[in-house]
Amino acid sequence: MKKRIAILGSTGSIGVQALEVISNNTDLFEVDVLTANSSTELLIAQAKQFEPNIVIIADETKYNEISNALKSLPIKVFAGADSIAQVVESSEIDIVLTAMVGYAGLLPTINAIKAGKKIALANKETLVVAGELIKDLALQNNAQIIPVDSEHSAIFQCLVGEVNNNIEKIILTASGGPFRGKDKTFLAKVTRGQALKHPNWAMGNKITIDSATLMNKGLEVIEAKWLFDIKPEQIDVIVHPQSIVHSLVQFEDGSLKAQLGLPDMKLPIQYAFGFPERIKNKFDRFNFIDYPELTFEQPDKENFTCLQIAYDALDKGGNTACVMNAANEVLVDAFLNNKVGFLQIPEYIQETIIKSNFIAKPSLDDYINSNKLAREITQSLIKSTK
Ligand code: MN3
Repeated sequence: MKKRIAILGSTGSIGVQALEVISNNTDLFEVDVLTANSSTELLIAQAKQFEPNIVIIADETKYNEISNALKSLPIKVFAGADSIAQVVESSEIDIVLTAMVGYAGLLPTINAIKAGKKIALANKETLVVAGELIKDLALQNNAQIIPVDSEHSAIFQCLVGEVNNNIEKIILTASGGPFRGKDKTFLAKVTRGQALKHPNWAMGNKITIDSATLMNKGLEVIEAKWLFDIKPEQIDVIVHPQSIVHSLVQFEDGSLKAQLGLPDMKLPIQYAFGFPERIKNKFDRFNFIDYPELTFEQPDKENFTCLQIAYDALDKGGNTACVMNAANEVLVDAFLNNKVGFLQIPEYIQETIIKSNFIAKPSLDDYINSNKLAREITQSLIKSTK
């Protein structure tokens, strides 16, 4: 029996690589649903190639374009965020890959969990926004969440077979991004173009800017807390510029397990789809001789304050990480549109957190409201920028 996969965010970097994994393993997987935010051309091409049951475009103004292009094929076409949130409940689907960007992942992920689907989680923001709620829902509905984020996939792989063994700590590796070693004088002047040049990973724009600010690692600390049910003080971050050691787990006996490989997202995607089995492939292999040095250093929390902001948000709890995430999404977008400088990203995130109402035990509605209000606060801070 082939596993039927819904890919939410099929035209993004993870979505495209997921389809590559599926086309390499047509005996194991098939595509049931493809969704995209607004990239019509690529979505149409993917739909023609993979012939899923359902295609959904979030941007409703693009419905006719997609529908006309696919009218000769037996594919149902829908539009709008609500359709995406509903489609994951379909009984045809075995695995839902959540690869959309940002907060948009929240409601579809919740519905997929409630429908008891296996989740291949590539949308870390969902756990940042509402980690506690997601964790509880997954437990209640017996839904398995398998991380696709390379660091969390590494940790997940290290934990296989260690069911009764306690974790002492988790060590997340970070590349350090394109501005590793730079100070605030330099960072104040960096451009969009410089920030989009990641040294190791080819990724979407949002996550690439998050990597440059180290907010990506902050989001990943929060993601790790909810995925592996550990305390914030058990999560360390170490900068490893070569991105070969994808992360590590230290057990109570002091033993460390790590997962290593070349930086290639197809591996964690394939692992999540195939779990618990590993699937033979022809991806490039790591060779120690090509990497005579694997180096490690402390993250620079003085100049890259986003990482500390995320730890603080996790300590404060409640809706703080939700507010932080909303502010960050707005600010990354503003930075990409040259409306704010690089250092205003952490500055305005802090201000948004200070100006937002704290809710200690948020409901889903509280998260939805906190997200909305935080975006408004951040937008007004951006508008006041001279
Ligand atoms: Mn990652």
